[in-house]
Amino acid sequence: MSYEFILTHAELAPQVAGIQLNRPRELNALNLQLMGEIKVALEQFDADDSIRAIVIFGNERAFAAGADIKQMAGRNAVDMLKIDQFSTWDSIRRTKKPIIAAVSGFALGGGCELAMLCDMIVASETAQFGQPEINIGVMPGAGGTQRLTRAVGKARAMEMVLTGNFISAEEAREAGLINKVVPVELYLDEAIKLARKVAEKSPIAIQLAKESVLKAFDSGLQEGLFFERKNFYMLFATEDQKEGMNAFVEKRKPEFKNR
Ligand code: CO8
Repeated sequence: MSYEFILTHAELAPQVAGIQLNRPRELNALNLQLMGEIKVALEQFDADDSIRAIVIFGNERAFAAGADIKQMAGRNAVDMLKIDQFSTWDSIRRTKKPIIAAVSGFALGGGCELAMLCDMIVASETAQFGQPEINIGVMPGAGGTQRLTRAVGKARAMEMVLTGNFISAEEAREAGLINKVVPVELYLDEAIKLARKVAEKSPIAIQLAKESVLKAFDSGLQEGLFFERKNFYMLFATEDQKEGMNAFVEKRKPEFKNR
């Protein structure tokens, strides 16, 4: 499969695949084709047993500066409804393997939402996060009002969404939006390091654990707790659970088999 707006790396590191947004002149603005390409690449990586974690990144200047405003400008509500771009986002949300966003520069609008759709975010000191849609007469449409609010709380989310102000990487880390801030020359390496760490675990346990954490976003506490419990019990049907616990008891490193 060849792509126009992304570059894919089947082996960014052992067992770690990479997707690089590649529209640098437009600050990686997310047009429909680019989002479709991310969806297809993720589906391929998700189906590949040799891959255990995925890193999505842009370049030093921009992770992504939002949805492609030029592509959207002339559209009306009926066009937007018929294009149904969010089915692509829903499909990305269903990726079973963990996805880490490595963010440098702008992560704005749909770019911030794409980073938040990932499971963890590593940022460079130069990263800026924002939901500036209000400045162009709209509002976040790909989860910005929901995921951002759950991550940083009402006060800060309101401020970002209603003023369009950006926050720095350090502020984003303090607010709980992102995992780590590192110097710009290290942000991709750090994201890969985190992905490698996750890749060492049992893939089945990782899949169910990811699903369960995401469930906390999608449901009330009680429903989420039942979902978590079911997945927790299910892991006791795996060889990796036996291996993991036995290795602990025997004071050795586990060898997970994805079974
Ligand atoms: N869409 C299209 N083109 C863009 C975008 C964008 N979001 N952002 C930047 N570009 C283009 C610029 O037009 C410019 O192109 P050209 O040279 O042809 O004029 C090029 O990228 C470089 O940008 P600038 O010259 O503006 O660079 P600056 O360093 O001066 O400014 C900024 C950088 C501050 C990031 C500025 O470009 C900016 O404000 N961009 C728009 C940010 C924004 O409003 N994002 C939100 C968009 S709306 C949105 O995301 C809705 C999400 C819900 C749906 C999600 C579906 C994907």
